Amino acid sequence: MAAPGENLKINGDRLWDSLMEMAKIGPGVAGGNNRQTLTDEDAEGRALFQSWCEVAGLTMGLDTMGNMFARREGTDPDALPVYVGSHLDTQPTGGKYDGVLGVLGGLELIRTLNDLGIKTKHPIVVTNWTNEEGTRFAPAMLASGVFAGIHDQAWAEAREDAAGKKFGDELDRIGWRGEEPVGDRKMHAFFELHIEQGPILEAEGKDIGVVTHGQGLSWTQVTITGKDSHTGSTPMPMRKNAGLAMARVLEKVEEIAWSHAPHAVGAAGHIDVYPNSRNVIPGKAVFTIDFRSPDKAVIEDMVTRMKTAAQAICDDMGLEVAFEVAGGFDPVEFDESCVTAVRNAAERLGYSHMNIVSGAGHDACWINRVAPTAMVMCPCVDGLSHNEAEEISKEWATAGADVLMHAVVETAEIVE
Ligand code: HGY
Ligand code: MN
Ligand code: MN
Repeated sequence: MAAPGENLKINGDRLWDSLMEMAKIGPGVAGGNNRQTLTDEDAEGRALFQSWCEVAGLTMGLDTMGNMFARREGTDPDALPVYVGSHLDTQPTGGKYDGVLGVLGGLELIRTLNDLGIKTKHPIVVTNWTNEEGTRFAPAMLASGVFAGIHDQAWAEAREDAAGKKFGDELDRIGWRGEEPVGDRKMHAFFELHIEQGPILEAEGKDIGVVTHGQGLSWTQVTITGKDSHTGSTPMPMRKNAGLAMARVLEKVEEIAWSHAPHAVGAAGHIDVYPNSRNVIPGKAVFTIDFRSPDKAVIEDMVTRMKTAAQAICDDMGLEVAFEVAGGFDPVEFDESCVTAVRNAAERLGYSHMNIVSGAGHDACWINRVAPTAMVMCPCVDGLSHNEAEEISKEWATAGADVLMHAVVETAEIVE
């Protein structure tokens, strides 16, 4: 396939302006974003994205999980499209670029092709996947998981948030459920541009991460049950302190993750104690342990050892413990030809680059199950993400979008 010329570049200022415009929707309290999935803010962000797609001459498809597909026609309408995209939903204390860069980077390459009148054989489709973050409705990458046949749609739609609201009801409430069955679309390839969300690229002084693999993830929700009682009048030997048991389990999680250094990680980001009152011993603790590693056997070892330790701690303290799988996926190896297209693009454009394993999960990890898939990464400042202070440079965003465009256009085959 003919490769695009090295002078084919996106408009970095226009991309940056769009990122800043989208960041105004669902602002956080410290300069980032709180545009959680299926909230009114998510709906507003979707509407803005749709309006931009209409201006770019794209036709919008919408499936019954709210996944958005903005299509640019190719010269061969029967050719399978090349898909490109990511997610517009954010963490409650999220940054302006996690996911958004991948959706708007996809839109920017369309805008550039339109400006230059470049045609491709394969159509190109820019995608916004619903609920990548999994923070309001677990698990993460929920709608791309339904699309890839990983999750049953009825199960997904029944997922509840902390207030007991169901995914499917909230999707209807914001009016973003389409008619299209989920997963019928066939892809020639899928590319996702994403910030690294870790420190490696910046530390190594590289503009581009050529993502060869994604590490695997395991989410286990742990429920420890003790007994609510008075923090003042309950003698120490009589206490059934679920909060204390949780603390001991979390110490073990830290120890287990370190035992597989340097590549394994472990922590609990979601922690609830009940009744969470200053003068009541917690009778219940519910928390989600997030273990990750590039090696599936390591993840399995960490989960097994955590459960054994938690059971021993609770037996010793006279408490009950229960475990529930809250999410997870195996380590991912991306498609070699798509990864090569990314690497060749970085070379052609003269951007410094290195192979990298994605530390975070992405929709691409599921789509890789149903289509040849690869990712492009750009650095982020201090490797910080899932924090309102998440920051990238316009140069990094531009380089990432340039590489994305070249990989997509080469795969979609330019028509001279
Ligand atoms: O959890 C993850 O890795 C992704 O940010 N949802
Ligand atoms: Mn993301
Ligand atoms: Mn994220």
